[in-house]
Amino acid sequence: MRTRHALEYYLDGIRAKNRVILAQAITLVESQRGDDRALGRELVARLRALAASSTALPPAHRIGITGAPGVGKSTFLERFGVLRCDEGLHVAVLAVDPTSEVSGGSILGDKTRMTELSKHPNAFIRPSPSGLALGGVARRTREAMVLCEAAGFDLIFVETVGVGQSETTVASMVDVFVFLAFPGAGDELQGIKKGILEMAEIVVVHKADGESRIRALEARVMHETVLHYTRTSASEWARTALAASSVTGEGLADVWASLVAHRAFQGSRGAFQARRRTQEERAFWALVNDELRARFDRNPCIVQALPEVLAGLLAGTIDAGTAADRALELYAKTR
Ligand SMILES: Nc1nc2c(ncn2[C@@H]2O[C@H](COP(=O)(O)OP(=O)(O)OP(=O)(O)O)[C@@H](O)[C@H]2O)c(=O)[nH]1
Ligand SMILES: [Mg+2]
Repeated sequence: MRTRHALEYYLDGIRAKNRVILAQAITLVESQRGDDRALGRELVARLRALAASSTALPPAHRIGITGAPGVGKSTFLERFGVLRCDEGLHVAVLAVDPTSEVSGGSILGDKTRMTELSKHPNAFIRPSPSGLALGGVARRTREAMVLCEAAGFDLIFVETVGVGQSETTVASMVDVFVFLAFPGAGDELQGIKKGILEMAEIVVVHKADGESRIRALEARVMHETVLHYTRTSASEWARTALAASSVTGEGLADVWASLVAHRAFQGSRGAFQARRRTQEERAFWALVNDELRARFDRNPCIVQALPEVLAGLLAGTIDAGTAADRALELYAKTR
């Protein structure tokens, strides 16, 4: 059985940059047990309050890394992360995987792939919480970021693992959203179709090495064009496409320069805090929605009445609006 500690243990440990205690604290906020959750919430609230009242620590840079499976996200983070750690920065990598229950293998793969980074004294790698729905993953990742920030990390990378809606989730919790693309022609269209390119602030055409190098450089130009035409306002950050290889290291310095420029751009316009506040507001509504829906689903009267309502919808004997009105009325009466 896991030892339980008092709030001060976590608070002191995290602020002393103790990795073991940081990991324990993340386990606490990821826990599904009621008493753990209560303590975890208090811890997050206390650390948030401390961060808000302190001017000593600048907030960490939260960087989202997404891209199709196999595009090289983990390899990129391994190489890029070690470069930053060697410069003296502290780097945390958090994985977001709403499908981890099904595809548990990729997490194991990630851990073993980031061997250099995981050995570095300045790095901290945390696999995705498992067995949670997307809303739960988002909440835990947000809280884990607060803990990492309090522990003094400069860069917090959030890597998507698996496929699905995780890109949108990651975009909603980071300061900058990076999309890794394959070096082939036509791949930019996949990004457009999935709506990911619209969210991307920095596109990195990855694996720009060997036989793929030229193709990657061409794909970079195409992406740049697409980004230019999907720009929504003249005052926004000039979204950029770069080419890089995590094998040769070519282009990785450009990626870093672009991240630094993006941070400076946000800082100079007060956009940094504004974005985080908007994200907090959205997260609030998402959590309220999730919780209300969960309560609705658990309500015994709803559980009993629902099969008939759904059958009626399928048979066309009742319309969605009427059905929803009735179900919500029933819920309001019996909650
Ligand atoms: N040539 C080349 N291969 C690379 C590069 N980066 C990664 N790879 C290879 O691409 C494969 C996939 O890399 P990963 O880092 O596991 O990719 P990923 O995006 O994290 O994959 P998932 O976690 O499964 O979504 C591995 O075989 C890597 O060795 C690169 O810059 N150049
Ligand atoms: Mg990976």
